[in-house]
Amino acid sequence: MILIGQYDSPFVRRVAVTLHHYHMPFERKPLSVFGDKKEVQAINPLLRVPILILEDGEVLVDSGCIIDYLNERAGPARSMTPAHGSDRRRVLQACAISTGISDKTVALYFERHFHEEAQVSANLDKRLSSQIKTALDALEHQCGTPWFFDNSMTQADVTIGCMISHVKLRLPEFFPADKYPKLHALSRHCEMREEFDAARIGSNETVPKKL
Ligand SMILES: N[C@@H](CCC(=O)N[C@@H](CS)C(=O)NCC(=O)O)C(=O)O
Repeated sequence: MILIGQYDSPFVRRVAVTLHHYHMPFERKPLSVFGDKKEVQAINPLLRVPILILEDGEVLVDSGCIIDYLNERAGPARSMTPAHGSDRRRVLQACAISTGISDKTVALYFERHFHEEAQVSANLDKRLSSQIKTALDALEHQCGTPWFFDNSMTQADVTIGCMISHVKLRLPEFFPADKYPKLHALSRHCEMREEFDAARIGSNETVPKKL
């Protein structure tokens, strides 16, 4: 399998951590949605990463769809997303809030990064900031120990772990450790693991100043 995308994307990284967790070998092409626009768009018309190319050439896009496939391939005994019922729903809901925070973090970072300060929409900035903060507050309230759902590591931990590291990287002022002690502990617990360590952001995995 070939995973396309940079690890400064929390979506690409959660796919990589999942692949490593399941011990599924893959090659990675750290293509940039900015610097390698043509190459990425030729594979995904939406010009977005992650993209996973399977052994037979089939192309999968969207981290949720890719992880759904990897769970199926890992089988129910190893899957980090429970197969049925309330256990499944609570993991998927925590992932939905977490990927939502990542969507808003990417949007706010791009709004600030690609505009001069005077061009940044103050209303959009305020709305995105409030969405990120209130959703982080909700996750902090719900967070267990040592894992988000206490004793077992699930896809919620992978997704929240990658989301927190991305927020710390792009908008560190949104994640003061003293405001989110439970999420901070979860992040440290995740980042100490082998599958997270195997998917560290390279120093060349950045966003150019211009679109
Ligand atoms: N819902 C998608 C979101 C993926 C996403 O937003 N990827 C970003 C990188 S963090 C991207 O490729 N953005 C380029 C663009 O949309 O222009 C997923 O879960 O894979």
